[in-house]
Amino acid sequence: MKRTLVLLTLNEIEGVTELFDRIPFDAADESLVVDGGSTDGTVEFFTTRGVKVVGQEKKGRAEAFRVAFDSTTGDVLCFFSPDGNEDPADIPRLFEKIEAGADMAIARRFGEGARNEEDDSVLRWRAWANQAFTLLANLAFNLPKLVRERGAYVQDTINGYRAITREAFRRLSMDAEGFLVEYQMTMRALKLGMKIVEIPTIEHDRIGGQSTASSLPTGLRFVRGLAREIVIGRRF
Ligand SMILES: Nc1nc2c(ncn2[C@@H]2O[C@H](COP(=O)(O)OP(=O)(O)OP(=O)(O)O)[C@@H](O)[C@H]2O)c(=O)[nH]1
Ligand SMILES: [Mg+2]
Repeated sequence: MKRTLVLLTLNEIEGVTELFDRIPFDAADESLVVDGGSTDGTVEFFTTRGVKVVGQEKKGRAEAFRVAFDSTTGDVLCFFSPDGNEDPADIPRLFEKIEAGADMAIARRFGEGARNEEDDSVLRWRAWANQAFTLLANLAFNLPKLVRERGAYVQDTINGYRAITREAFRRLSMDAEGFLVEYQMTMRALKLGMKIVEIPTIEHDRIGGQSTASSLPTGLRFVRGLAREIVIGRRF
C-alpha cells in the first residue's frame, strides 16, 4: 500500500520547529503539508526543508482534508497535526493498522493506556464533551455491533489523529466544515459498517501558537452535525 502522510498546519511554527526531527517521514512514501494560510513562517520552514506544501482556497480543517485527498495519490492517508498534541511516534502504528485490514485507524485519547490533555485538570470540559459526543455517535450508529460485541465501542470518535484508506475516504464524501470533519468521518464510517480500529495515544500539551477551535461554537456545530447525520442516514 502506498502511504501518504499529511501534516495540517495553521500558524504552528513553534510546534513544527520542535517536532520536525521526530516526524517519521521515512515511514511514508509521500508527504504533504496542507496549510490553512500561516503567516508565521510555517510554510517557509517546510519548503526550505524540501517538504511540499499546498495552500487552501477555502478556510478550515475540513477543507484541508479535502485538499489533501485531491493533492495526493497514496492508498492510505495519515493525518498528523504538528501542534504538540499528537505524538509523531504513532504515525507508523496507524499505517500498520490500515495495512492489517482496517478502513480507518484512530489514535484514541481515552480508555486504557491513553491520555488526553485535560487528564490532570479537575474540570475536564473538553474531555467530557468529547466523550458525550462519542457516546451519542455509538448509540446512534454503532448499536447493532455493540449488542453483539462490547469491544466494538469506538472510544474516540473525534480525534483528528488518524489514518484512512483512500477508498474509505472517497465513500464517506465528507461535506462538513471546520472541526466537524473528523466526527462526521467516524459517524459515516459507523453507518457503513466500516472496520474502525483504535490505538491508545498520549496527548501532550500544545507547544506554542493558538488553538483555533473555540469550545462553544464548535460544540453547537457538533450538535447540528450529529442531528444531520441521524436525519440523512445513509444518503450521502
Ligand atoms: N490546514 C489547516 N490546518 C488547520 C486549520 N485549522 C487548524 N489547523 C491545524 O489543525 C491542528 C489542530 O488545530 P487546533 O487549533 O490545535 O485544535 P485543537 O487541537 O482542537 O486545539 P488545542 O487543544 O488547543 O491544540 C493544528 O495543527 C492546526 O494548525 C486550517 O484551517 N487548515
Ligand atoms: Mg491541537
